[in-house]
Amino acid sequence: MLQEKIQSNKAIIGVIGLGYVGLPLAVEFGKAGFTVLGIDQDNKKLKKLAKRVNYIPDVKTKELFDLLDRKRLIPGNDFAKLKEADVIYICVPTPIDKNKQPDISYIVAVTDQVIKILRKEQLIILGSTTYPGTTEDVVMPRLESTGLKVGKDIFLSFAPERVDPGNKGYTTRNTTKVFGGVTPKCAELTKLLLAKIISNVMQVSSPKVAETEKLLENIFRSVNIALVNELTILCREMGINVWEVIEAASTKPYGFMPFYPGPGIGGHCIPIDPYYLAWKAKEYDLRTRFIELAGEINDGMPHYVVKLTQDGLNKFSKSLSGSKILILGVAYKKDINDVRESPSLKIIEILQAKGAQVIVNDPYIEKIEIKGTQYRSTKVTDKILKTMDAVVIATDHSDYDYEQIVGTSRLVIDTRNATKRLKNKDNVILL
Ligand code: SAJ
Repeated sequence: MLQEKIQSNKAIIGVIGLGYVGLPLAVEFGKAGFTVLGIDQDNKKLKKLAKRVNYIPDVKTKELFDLLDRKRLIPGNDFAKLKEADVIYICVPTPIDKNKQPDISYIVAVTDQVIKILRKEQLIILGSTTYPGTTEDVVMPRLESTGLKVGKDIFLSFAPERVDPGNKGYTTRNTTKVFGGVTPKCAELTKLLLAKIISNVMQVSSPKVAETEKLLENIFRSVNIALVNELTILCREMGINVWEVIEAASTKPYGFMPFYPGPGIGGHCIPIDPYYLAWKAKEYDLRTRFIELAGEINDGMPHYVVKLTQDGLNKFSKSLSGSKILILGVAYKKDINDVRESPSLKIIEILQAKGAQVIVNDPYIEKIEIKGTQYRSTKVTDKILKTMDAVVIATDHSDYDYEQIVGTSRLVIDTRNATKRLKNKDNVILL
């Protein structure tokens, strides 16, 4: 029954969470001919979809609007509608709290809603990045509290997201998706479904393997970014250009992958996901020291950028306090509009606390608020640049005119090697 519905694209797909992961997935299922019920509690998102505003740059606007117009994708906030859904794909956030402890409250809350409408022949897929064991130890008991049995009446698997916001080459469709089913039947149904929208799917032996591989993907990045961040601090003391070192190491055609220093790490994944494994490890009296050390080094980078700014101002016998500082780039990485966990926010907060007069610019972000202070994106003009005591390139958006910035500013702190092609840059301090 469920198998036939999936096979014939007649299955109704519920997607819970219409963010960076859920909306692109909903669009792919809609494009494949499924009817998709998109559920999100954030009325701002629902209003935007109703007013035909596409808030996820990686989603093709025409495709999204066409699906909405044809009611192939039906957004809403009523979980009761999911009774009709044959598949329910959970894509809710899994943040950490201020003590870096995992917070799976969204997963639990949504699961508790799902069990109200749960019925036989439904496939539940958890897509949110989480610690190993969440699917089978947290979600599964709740589902089976209804008396329905996983593997017999209902089906459950874990299939993590792989989204690189802003990456034009790799999309939901052409990026291999890994999944693990609780039982062979769960896996079989999940594979059948995912193969409808993703060209390459990889089945692993259990949800735990899939939960752990996803964390490894992001821990790999966090640890390697921390490695080069630590190296950049040492190279400065040795008078060596770390960017040149990395470029040279990158000529190794095997066994090396370049990562680059930066002002810290942002996004909804890399600064967060590793702590899910660090937390789980403690259950076994183990410490994941690489993860914690990487976090420490990466979290220290915004402070290091402020130190470099202070050193630069000292050359003009100026202190941070009272200095006018322009922060270029608030998004957590270039050419996107996402500020979540952005290191720029931390840099601004520190500068603000030290009494600097901070203004910001980001072509993708109109305004932000930090500790009660609103910052609107200020247009970058020669006049503005000339009045600044320092300009910090925090995000290397492609839109910036780096020639103008370096040619007009008194002091530039370049945390992204964005000025690499410029000749005269005696006024640039490179991270
Ligand atoms: N960063 C560095 N140096 C680097 C690479 C990145 O400082 O060499 C910084 C970035 O500026 C950014 C943060 O780290 O602030 C995260 O960068 P990211 O490139 O990992 O970007 P995300 O978090 O948007 O996307 C990542 C995916 N990125 C890539 O694989 C390139 C991937 O790790 C996950 O698929 C995705 O998060 C996710 O959804 O988990």
